[in-house]
Amino acid sequence: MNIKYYEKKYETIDRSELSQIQTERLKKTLRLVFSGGGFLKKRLKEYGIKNSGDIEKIKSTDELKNMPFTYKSDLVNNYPFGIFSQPLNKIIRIHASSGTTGKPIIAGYTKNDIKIWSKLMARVFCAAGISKNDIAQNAYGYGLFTGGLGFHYGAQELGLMIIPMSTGFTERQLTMMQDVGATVLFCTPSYALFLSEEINKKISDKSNIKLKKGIFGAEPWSNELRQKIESSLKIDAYDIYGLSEIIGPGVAYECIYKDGLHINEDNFFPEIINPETGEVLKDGETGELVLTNLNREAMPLIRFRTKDITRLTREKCRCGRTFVRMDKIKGRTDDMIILKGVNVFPSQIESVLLKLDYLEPVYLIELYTENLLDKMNIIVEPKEEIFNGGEAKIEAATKEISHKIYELIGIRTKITAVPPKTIERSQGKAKRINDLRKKL
Ligand code: DLL
Repeated sequence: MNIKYYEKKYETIDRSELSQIQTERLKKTLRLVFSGGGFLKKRLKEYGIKNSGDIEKIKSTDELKNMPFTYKSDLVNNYPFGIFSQPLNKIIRIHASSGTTGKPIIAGYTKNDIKIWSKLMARVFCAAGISKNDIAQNAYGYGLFTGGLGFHYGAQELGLMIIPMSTGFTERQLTMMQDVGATVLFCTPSYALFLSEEINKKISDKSNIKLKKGIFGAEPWSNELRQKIESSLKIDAYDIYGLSEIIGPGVAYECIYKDGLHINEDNFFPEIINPETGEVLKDGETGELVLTNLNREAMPLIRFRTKDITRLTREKCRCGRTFVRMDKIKGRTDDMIILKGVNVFPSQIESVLLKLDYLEPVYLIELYTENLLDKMNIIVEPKEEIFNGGEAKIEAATKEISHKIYELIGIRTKITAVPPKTIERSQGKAKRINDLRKKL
């Protein structure tokens, strides 16, 4: 296997050397937070780091586990710039995200932050075997979202040709993809799926489709969805993880072995915690990912609560990278569905549905209240031959789905079959849950 790295020195670093670098960088980060005087300085002072002398006493990143968390609400409450650790004349770009709560947060970057971020993205591309010879169609949204420009600058850093399509304009995407011969696709997994449907529907002669690989992220997606995308687009699909608060895409990425996502640990310190108690969990245990910036100037965050659920492994990867790996994200704590005391994530339901060949790989979960109880209705789209094949076929299908979901969560749920192409296709992050429950 031909394994490529962008910054081999870091990506394959000896773990004891890595821990030294992490400790030094943590101290550097805390000094920045202190000299910047933003909101986090106040928080750390309350915790007991009073001055630079206290920072110098820090012996290792172990000490992080006693430090206070930073929450998304801290960013919201200090909107727009109260969380920055640098004066505004050092900030050369901002991004923004409204996330699931609808309240905006702003992420700031210095010149150096953008340089570092671009290199982290170049690592992502190399790990997936993408090179200068590739032509990338970037269908992540350009603008305030970190996806478009994050991928763009990474591609520029590595030196490959990038087509800055942004999201949407599907007809144009397909024309450009063929005219230019794009070999790589960047977008959300749900948009990749939609593009594949359109290609298969509208393009009979596929000789000008040259796609080989795709890097997909920004939303949870199951391995079953990966298989669907890979087989319908005939490509090799990789996962990438990131979030605006911490930097954007490029926090973690898959290598060719696709056995978990390597976290860029020289830049981000990961912990897994019990989301209810805040207690730090051991490697292998599933919980909420907490991230600390180790190498960021404009807006370093200490112990940011991502709300994303995963687990870590430090077992050696066959690619030679020594960075810790995290499992594909299972879901967000705020997307977890609790039915009769059972916890379930949309991604688990997705895994069940996408194994059924007679369904289109799209779905929507509706939550509603009946007789004061929370209930779930899973809306599915049977393929044409099933949907138009008569009542009996539809009934047999919904019965089987209901049974499979019962096997997963031990609860009977309503399954609604809708005509082909009814469920809205997403161009960005897909909406998987429609919450119709009456709020008390
Ligand atoms: O989604 C950054 C990004 C852009 C990542 C392009 C990958 C590709 P936000 O809009 O701030 O940033 O959303 C961050 O999206 O906390 C996760 O809940 C979710 N997320 C991001 N990547 C993945 C992934 C970008 N690979 C939030 N798997 C995060 C599952 C993901 N969830």
